[in-house]
Amino acid sequence: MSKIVYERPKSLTDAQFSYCPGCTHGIVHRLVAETLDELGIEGTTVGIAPVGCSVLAYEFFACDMVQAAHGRAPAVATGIKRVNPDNVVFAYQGDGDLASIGTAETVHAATRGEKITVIFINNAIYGMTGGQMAPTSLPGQVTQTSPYGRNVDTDGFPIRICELLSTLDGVALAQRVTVDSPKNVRAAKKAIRKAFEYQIEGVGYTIIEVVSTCPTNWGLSPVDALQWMRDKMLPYYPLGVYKDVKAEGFGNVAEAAAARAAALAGTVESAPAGDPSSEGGAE
Ligand SMILES: Cc1ncc(C[n+]2csc(CCOP(=O)(O)OP(=O)(O)O)c2C)c(N)n1
Ligand code: SF4
Ligand SMILES: [Mg+2]
Repeated sequence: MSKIVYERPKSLTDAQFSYCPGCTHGIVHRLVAETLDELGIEGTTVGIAPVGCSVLAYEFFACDMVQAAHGRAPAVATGIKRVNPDNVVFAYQGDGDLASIGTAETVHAATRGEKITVIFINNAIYGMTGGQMAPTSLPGQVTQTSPYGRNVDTDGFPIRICELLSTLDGVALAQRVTVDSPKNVRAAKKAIRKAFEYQIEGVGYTIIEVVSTCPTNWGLSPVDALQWMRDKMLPYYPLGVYKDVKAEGFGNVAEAAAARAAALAGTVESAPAGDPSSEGGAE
């Protein structure tokens, strides 16, 4: 008797991906779609497509999709989730979209603990528009807008999104993964599934960052792009779990935040009562 071990996820349409050879967007689409299939939530899920190479995500996912303006996916996701809390809502965003134009929406959705899932594709470049420097481009990285390499004196340092967001109380899960090998693809799938499960359980905001490739704008073959990503990006963006409130023993972000506040309060030395001249006292 034959056994099917691999087939197209039902949560993907029949549309052919528009991605370049060696681009990891397609792998991540598949992992999200497999997760929707496994959790049986394709019919109740709303995805938010970004601006960037994955703008056509609305053609590829079979669930309901909404197209957001550049960087606004977390705001759109927030509205949909609040109006329809029984829906599962995910935003799919590139690094230009999420960490540049949409930084404010990202930080505020995270700190509000919006019960949404964000799939963040960090390929260290603005892919769709021809390879301009992104907030995540590496120091020294040559791009269309940094032909001599990213100069940290003038362009600043790359943003590590998982590390940044993990400081916010509303974040339930922040994890960085990659998809350069079968082992890492499996780990990425596990993380994506966990993020959707946390959302369904109402734990808080969840983000999975996928360190990704853009062979076309990096000017590398698909194989060399994977190696460049391993050699250059992973040391700057280490894989790992940056925050997981359930693994810390909490049921949701509110419980974790209360414990964190109590722990912080315990570390503050109180000023002597009635001494307004002491630092931090009344003016
Ligand atoms: C407000 C606004 N600014 C700029 C653009 C142009 N634009 C479209 S896609 C893009 C870059 C997207 O890069 P990223 O989010 O990293 O996605 P990738 O293509 O790399 O996956 C830019 C700047 C736009 N559409 N809207
Ligand atoms: S330009 Fe880069 S990010 Fe866009 S599809 Fe091609 S390889 Fe992927
Ligand atoms: Mg990008």
